[in-house]
Amino acid sequence: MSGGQSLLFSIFWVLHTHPCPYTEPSVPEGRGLNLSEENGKEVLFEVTEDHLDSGLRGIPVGTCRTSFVDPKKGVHYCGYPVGDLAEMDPEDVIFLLFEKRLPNRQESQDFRHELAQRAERMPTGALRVLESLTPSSGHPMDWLSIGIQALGLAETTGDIRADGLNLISRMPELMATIFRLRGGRGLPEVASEPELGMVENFVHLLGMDGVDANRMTRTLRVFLVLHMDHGGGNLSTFTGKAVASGWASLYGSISSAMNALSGPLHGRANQSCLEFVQRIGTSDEAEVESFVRKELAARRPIYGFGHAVLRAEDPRAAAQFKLGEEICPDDPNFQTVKTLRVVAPRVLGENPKISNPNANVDIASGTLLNAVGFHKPDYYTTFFGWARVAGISAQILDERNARGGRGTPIYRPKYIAADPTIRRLD
Ligand code: NMX
Ligand code: MLT
Repeated sequence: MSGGQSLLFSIFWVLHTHPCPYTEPSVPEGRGLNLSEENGKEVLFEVTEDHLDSGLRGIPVGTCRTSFVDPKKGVHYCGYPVGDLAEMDPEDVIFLLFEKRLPNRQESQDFRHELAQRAERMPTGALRVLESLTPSSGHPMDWLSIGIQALGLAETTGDIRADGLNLISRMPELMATIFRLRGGRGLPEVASEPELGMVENFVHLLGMDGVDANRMTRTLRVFLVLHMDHGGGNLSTFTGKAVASGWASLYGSISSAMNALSGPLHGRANQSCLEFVQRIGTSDEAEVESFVRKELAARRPIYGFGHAVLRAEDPRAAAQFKLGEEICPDDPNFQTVKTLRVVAPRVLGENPKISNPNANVDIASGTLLNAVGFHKPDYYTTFFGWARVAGISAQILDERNARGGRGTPIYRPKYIAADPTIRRLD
């Protein structure tokens, strides 16, 4: 490729033929964006050698209609700052991600009814697959991925919108089934009541004794809304769309996305974060600081801090701290995360390599889930996955509808040979 060592190639965007109302300003500030025009096309980004083997960091690859992430102000769903949506019905936010506008009262009711109808008659084959797994075995994210794949075996239609909405509607029962079977409690003992609402039905099917169902429901509703979408390039969303671009099924694509989400640097950070907070076991500033320093010295991540795109505290973290003040202000774990929120950015900020030392979405979510009755951190990422099913499905649908219905072409980024020497067998 011409252009010398440093400039490998440029990415062009034809603004007049592809108006781009939603851009994801994911490029870290001061890096990359070049707004000069070349051949009537805007140069968005220059890719240099430094960008190779960087996890595609900041390289624009497409457009996203469901959400964009502002490095300082966080994620916006179809333009709305996520904090403004936190108290809404999760079903209305799903409508927003699919339709790119909020529903009116009638549409909201109709959509909830549509989801409830789609939730009827869970395929028994999918349940049997889950029943065949041994209680307690494997990580709950493996169960989620297997459960989604099993649902796909039973009911893939090939219509991405229908498959996405069917899967979304099945998630409460799938989640409750995973929690109960893996916990050795058998299938849900009560009939599914999808008309209750997604979170309400999940809590009903879960049938947990000794918990405050209203507090649990309230927390989960906010959790779901905050975690539904985060731009187009986060690992799980990107993975789901990449798999879908080869015309794999919606279920197979989302199942792959769940596997991507299961890593501790991505979604499973919410599990790791609470485990880490419980290990700290104090809210004393000096002790918390010493713990953070020891973790860093042992080359372990400080879970719940840092981000590939954000360059300020995540508004989703702020929303969860606010909720925590309401539902569990005196909880010891909550006291610890409040101290961590102050101490960790100061310590991480000493390392100039760390682009964002501030709290991310995972800092407080485990603490809140624990406070409302979910005491096993290994289940936390499944809630993240449940939420993301909505955003990723909506994004897959948008990509399948692109180019006048021909869909976004199959993903195929370029890798440059580390050593292009041709070798021959003797
Ligand atoms: N703790 C320790 N080291 C960190 C942290 C952190 N919280 N954040 C960044 N670094 C390191 C990072 O590992 C990298 O080191 P190296 O050059 O040796 O590979 C260096 O700082 C530069 O990283 P950044 O460019 O600031 O961040 P990057 O985009 O590579 O990674 C995360 C982003 C989110 C993976 C990283 O901040 C991290 O590992 N955070 C802790 C795990 C976590 O909370 N993940 C959840 C993210 C949100 N989500 O839910 O998906
Ligand atoms: C998030 O929700 O923060 C993500 O999925 C991680 C990202 O945006 O890269």
